[in-house]
Amino acid sequence: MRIDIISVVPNLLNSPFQHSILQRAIEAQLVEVHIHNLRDYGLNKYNQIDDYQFGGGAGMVMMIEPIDQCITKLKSQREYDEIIYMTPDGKTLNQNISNQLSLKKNVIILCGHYKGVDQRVRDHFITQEISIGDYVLSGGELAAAVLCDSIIRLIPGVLGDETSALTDSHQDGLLAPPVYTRPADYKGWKVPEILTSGNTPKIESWREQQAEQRTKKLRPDLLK
Ligand code: 6GU
Repeated sequence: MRIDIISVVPNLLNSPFQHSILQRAIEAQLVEVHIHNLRDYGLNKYNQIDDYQFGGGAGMVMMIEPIDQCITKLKSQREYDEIIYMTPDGKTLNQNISNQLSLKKNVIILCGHYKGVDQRVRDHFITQEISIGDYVLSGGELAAAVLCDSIIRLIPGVLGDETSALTDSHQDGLLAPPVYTRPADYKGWKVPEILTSGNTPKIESWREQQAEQRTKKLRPDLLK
């Protein structure tokens, strides 16, 4: 999979890909992440990328031309399956969206800033608009990093234990059950006995039951 991220603050996107699972996925060439500075496509001697909005009002709008230049250049090099715009008024990200996107070959992610992009960008280039929740961030970069993390960890081979993404919270519509590790008794706080019993079928049904209980208690909306 190849992900191209277009941003006006590209440095915000360095660290998330330089550590841990995402770093290893890139090193293992299971995913390529390319970050593009929209300023490189800016207009005139100021490399302008935003302007006042027609009709008046506070806040700048990202102009269509630099975005068109950048997307058109990328599209001339390969075919893209999706061109995603990160915006607080997009569809709220969920595990199903991440699962779908993890199957794609080439994806562009455009990070919104200021008052957002000229509507014509959304009308003519964008195939999906995604938000990561009902709150406002200063820009789409951190949201793009969240989206990429949720996608990349689903690519086969990225997680060491192939089954572990399948047992994540949300993957089967339920929250994950509680987990424990050594010591089995810490200051008198004990691990549930069943987990040290060695009885795998019983452990499995305990986990299922815990997942349901937890979901009922913490996220009853998921059960509807
Ligand atoms: Cl994708 N962008 C911004 N700026 N704020 C957000 C968001 C995205 N998702 C939630 N809040």
